[in-house]
Amino acid sequence: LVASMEQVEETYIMIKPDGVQRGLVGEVISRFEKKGFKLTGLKLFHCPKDLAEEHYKDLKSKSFFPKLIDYITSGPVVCMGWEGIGVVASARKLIGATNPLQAEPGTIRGDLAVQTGRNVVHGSDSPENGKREIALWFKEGELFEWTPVQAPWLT
Ligand code: RTP
Repeated sequence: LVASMEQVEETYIMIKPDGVQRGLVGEVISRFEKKGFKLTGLKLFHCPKDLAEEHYKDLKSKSFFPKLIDYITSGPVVCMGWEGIGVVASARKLIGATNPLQAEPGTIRGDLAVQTGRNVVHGSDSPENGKREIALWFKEGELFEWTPVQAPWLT
């Protein structure tokens, strides 16, 4: 089985305020569902400043950091956990380059966005950060382990 060569991972995907306000929630979720990943957590959430700062702590020294924090806390976001084989890197491919003007057509940012500061979606950049971010954004009881009755493309 080819699938067993890669690890089952989890990643944190977040639809940012621009994605929610532009009505792109269904479109983004749809792309991950159609790819064949498994949804393990999903909520609409207005993020407090301290959580935004913790999430983006590696960018603290960047000049755009204060604007990024203001933006991400400016309205509700959609928080998601997705699980699957190689999901971390695959999600980054589905999302596309950070600058939407450099993102390939066919990717979420390539198809749906123009500005780096309004690039619709976040995705964890490593399996370690996937675990860290899911633990950061979700409380106990908000994540679900479930097995489809018949869906061999998921396992
Ligand atoms: P993300 O964490 O949102 O998936 O984005 P990323 O890994 O592709 O990019 P990263 O470098 O981690 O930056 C995080 C987010 O900060 C905003 N940003 N603004 N020059 C700028 O104004 C600038 N650079 C980055 C973007 O929203 C980026 O997604």
